[in-house]
Amino acid sequence: MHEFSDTSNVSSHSQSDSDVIQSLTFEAQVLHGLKGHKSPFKALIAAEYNGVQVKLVNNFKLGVTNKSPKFLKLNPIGKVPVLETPDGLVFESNAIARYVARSNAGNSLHGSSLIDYVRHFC
Ligand SMILES: N[C@@H](CCC(=O)N[C@@H](CS)C(=O)NCC(=O)O)C(=O)O
Repeated sequence: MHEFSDTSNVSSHSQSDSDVIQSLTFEAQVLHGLKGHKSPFKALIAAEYNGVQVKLVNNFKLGVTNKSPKFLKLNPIGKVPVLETPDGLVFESNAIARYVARSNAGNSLHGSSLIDYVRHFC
């Protein structure tokens, strides 16, 4: 996990552990973004349906937090959302939602066919 993560400063948006059957992730993915905005919300919805643990940082201030030197190490263009994952950083809300949707191999939220896979949910 990237050193920027401060998991004491996050709120949980996950289902119970028993819902996570074959999750590829073993710890919460940390989502940087503004609470209530549609962009991070897509990932949080995918997480709830998929039983993946995603934690949204608290006290995020648009135009302030995302312009800080710490944040710019996560995303040099200073945009949110950004997801910290065991695989690395993910940008773009649709890409993030897809990553979360595919994080649980035991769930077909991401679709079960090629045509499902290429269709966006946004
Ligand atoms: N296409 C991007 C849009 C990212 C974006 O423009 N985010 C806005 C908030 S919704 C942002 O970070 N604005 C801050 C800024 O531009 O300084 C996505 O879907 O993630």
